[in-house]
Amino acid sequence: MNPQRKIMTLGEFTIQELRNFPAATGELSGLLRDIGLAAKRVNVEVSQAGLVDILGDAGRINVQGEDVKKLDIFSNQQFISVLQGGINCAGVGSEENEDILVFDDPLSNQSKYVLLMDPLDGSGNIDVNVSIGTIFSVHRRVTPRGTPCTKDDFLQPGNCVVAAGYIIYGSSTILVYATRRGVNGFTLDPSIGEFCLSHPNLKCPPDGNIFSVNLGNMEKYDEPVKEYVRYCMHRDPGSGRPYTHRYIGSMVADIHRNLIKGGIFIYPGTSDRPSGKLRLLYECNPMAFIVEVAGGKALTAAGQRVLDVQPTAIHQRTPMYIGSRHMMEKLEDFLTNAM
Ligand code: P6P
Repeated sequence: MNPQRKIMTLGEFTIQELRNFPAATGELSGLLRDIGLAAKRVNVEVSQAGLVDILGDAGRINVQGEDVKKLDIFSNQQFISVLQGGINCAGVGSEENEDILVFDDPLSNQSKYVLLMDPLDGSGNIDVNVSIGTIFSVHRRVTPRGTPCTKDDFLQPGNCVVAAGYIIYGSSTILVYATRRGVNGFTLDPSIGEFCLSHPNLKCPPDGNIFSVNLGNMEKYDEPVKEYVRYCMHRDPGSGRPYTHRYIGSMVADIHRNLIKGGIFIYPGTSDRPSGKLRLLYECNPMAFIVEVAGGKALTAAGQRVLDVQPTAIHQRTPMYIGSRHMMEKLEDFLTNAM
């Protein structure tokens, strides 16, 4: 890297955004800095997970009926602690908590934002050292400032998202966040303990040759989905490069790869789980917002944007198809022809 090039930290970047957007009050910048702080604390534990007794199961089941990993709990606690200690968030909806957490104190009640998060997605991969991630989205509250937030503040469609992002704890730790003005990525520099701008103005390549799906569920997919997967597996060489199958089992890692290289990730409904596995509010909406701002598409079915779904429950699930625009348009042909 050119030593003369000034490296911009996450804090400096959000302040630059503030200057470029005079109407901004600085609350979103503060909230993003809080998120960055919590992410750095989680990163310390994730990077040491193999060394300290934080691997493995916590011996309890979460609201999703899934084994809770110790790092899940730690990450959830870290984000809640930082956000509750800040003054930029009125409350949190988390995968790890049945109900919303209301930060009912005078300063937090004045905040105009609430946050939804999956504190540690892909946690089944923790014990095998595969990349995992935190996913978050920020909504402007619909209830009056000065009062405690309510569930209505969280049950907003993704097309109302103000900002969304993820942190991927992998070969390096990268925080990617989007506002309507663009998507930017920041890589953690451990030598200074700061997230530094490394992926300015991220754009999802309009095409790609990577498809990401759990082939183990193949027999449980609807016929149009099976036909699309077979198309990906046996693509006519004459129509361009053959596709490559990649499936990490950690959505943040799969979608981050596709955001950089181009590709498609699908988690369809199945015969036993018609709504699929992924949660709408704190997994699908944030990733859909980021990928759409970057130029990609995200659907729950042909013609149905993820971001347009009106939520009715905090933990509701949805099928999701997400990725490069041209690949998504090809997929939609398969899903539409079936209708
Ligand atoms: P399956 C992780 O548990 C997760 O929620 C996503 O990160 C990931 O893409 C998906 O589930 C993997 O699910 O059923 O393919 O193992």
